[in-house]
Amino acid sequence: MRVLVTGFEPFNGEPYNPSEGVLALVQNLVEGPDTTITTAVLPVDAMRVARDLPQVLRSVQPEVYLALGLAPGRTTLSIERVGLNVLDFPMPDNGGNQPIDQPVMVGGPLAYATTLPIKAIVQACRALTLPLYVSNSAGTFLCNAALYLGLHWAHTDGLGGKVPRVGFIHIPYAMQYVPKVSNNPALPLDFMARVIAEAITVTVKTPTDIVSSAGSMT
Ligand code: PCA
Repeated sequence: MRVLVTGFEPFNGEPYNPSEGVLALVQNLVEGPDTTITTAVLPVDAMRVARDLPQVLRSVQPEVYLALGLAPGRTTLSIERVGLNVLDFPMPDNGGNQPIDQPVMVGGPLAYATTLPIKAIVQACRALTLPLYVSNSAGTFLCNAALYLGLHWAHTDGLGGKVPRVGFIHIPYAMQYVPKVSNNPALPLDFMARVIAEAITVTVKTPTDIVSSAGSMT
């Protein structure tokens, strides 16, 4: 099984992005005789990610693509339900651009649903007391754009007829770096790696998602 896991470079003037830092830990936990993990770090730059990510996907041809990103302020890990065809940036990206109400992909559908078995993943994590919940919005910044671009690739190019499993996990700050001026929650990086590894393991062995309520009104 070919698995691609991506994180993002730091942004917003911060020195560290835990979604980049966690990649090596996830690779160590999941790689085995039947699973090869490729990792990549994506730029926090709308123009560059639209060019670079499809290239990585075409060259790796992953059967599973899990993207990771930092969600400042979220208390724990969340797995995204949907990628929206919307760029509406709350701040300039690392290229200095701040698109507002622009599409990720001109002419693309408004949204793509993740093709990961998110309910089975959340259930398996809960059984292990690993924290993960279903999020209904990946936002409108770079993380959502990567999810949308990944799903667009899966549905239009993909693996010749078989739609790859593509999805996104947002993670909170890690202990390595938390902005001093905030009271943002943070988790240990190796603990977050275990949740992410479980999500990949469940995806590999679960062809069809289970029917189970996400259990939230929002
Ligand atoms: N988080 C941002 C972009 C890069 C990252 O790690 C986001 O949630 O869109």
